Amino acid sequence: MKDIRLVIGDKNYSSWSLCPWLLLKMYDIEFDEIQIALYQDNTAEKLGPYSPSLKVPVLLHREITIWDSLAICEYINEEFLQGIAWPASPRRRASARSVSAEIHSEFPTLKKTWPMNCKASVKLNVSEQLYNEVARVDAIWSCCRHKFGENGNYLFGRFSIADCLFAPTAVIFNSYRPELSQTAQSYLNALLDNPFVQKWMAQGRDEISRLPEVERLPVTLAHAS
Ligand SMILES: N[C@@H](CCC(=O)N[C@@H](CS)C(=O)NCC(=O)O)C(=O)O
Repeated sequence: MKDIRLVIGDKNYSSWSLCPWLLLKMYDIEFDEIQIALYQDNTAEKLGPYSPSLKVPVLLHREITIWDSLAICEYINEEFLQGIAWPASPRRRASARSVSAEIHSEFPTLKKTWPMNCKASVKLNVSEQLYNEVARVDAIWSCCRHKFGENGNYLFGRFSIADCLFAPTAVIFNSYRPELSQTAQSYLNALLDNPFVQKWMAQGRDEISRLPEVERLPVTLAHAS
């Protein structure tokens, strides 16, 4: 058994599980993956021994348990990466933390209307509220790329925790395909081209479990696979 264990949900559906998984993969940190199928009759029973909130992701490191995606990324950064997973300059780090916290805590309509589903590929009409939230994501991505992106293809140039937090949004946009500005679309492509994001999506597509509340969306008619 490895020193670090990451408890995650279905790769097809569990958006927040992707964030710390991607950070660990990008920095080549070895860990064991414990996968628990979500929203099944026995999910709470299986999560109970690991997760105080009965949600995923959860990181287990020696006697320490961390049960929130952003908190896990912070822990990995402090414990294993000497802080390099945030931008080095205080100004950039403050912006990176702000946009990460924003996607983590805001966007209620986006999260409710477009659940992650790696298998979905469809273009749907959007409500005004959803349109506004997509526009805000576009504005964040475009602003960060213009102001801070000169040293690479990611939000703050080189890869950072901010990209981990937006990776689920990229997978979601890949499924529901909203109109984006050119700058935002280029950033979306960079995230989708990331080999570990690709790996996660491929593994998600291979999963056989079906969540009725996600699959009842019109997207089921247009599954890519
Ligand atoms: N704030 C938490 C949210 C975690 C969360 O909502 N996880 C979902 C899967 S992506 C979950 O475990 N859902 C199970 C449930 O709600 O019963 C985080 O970012 O880690």
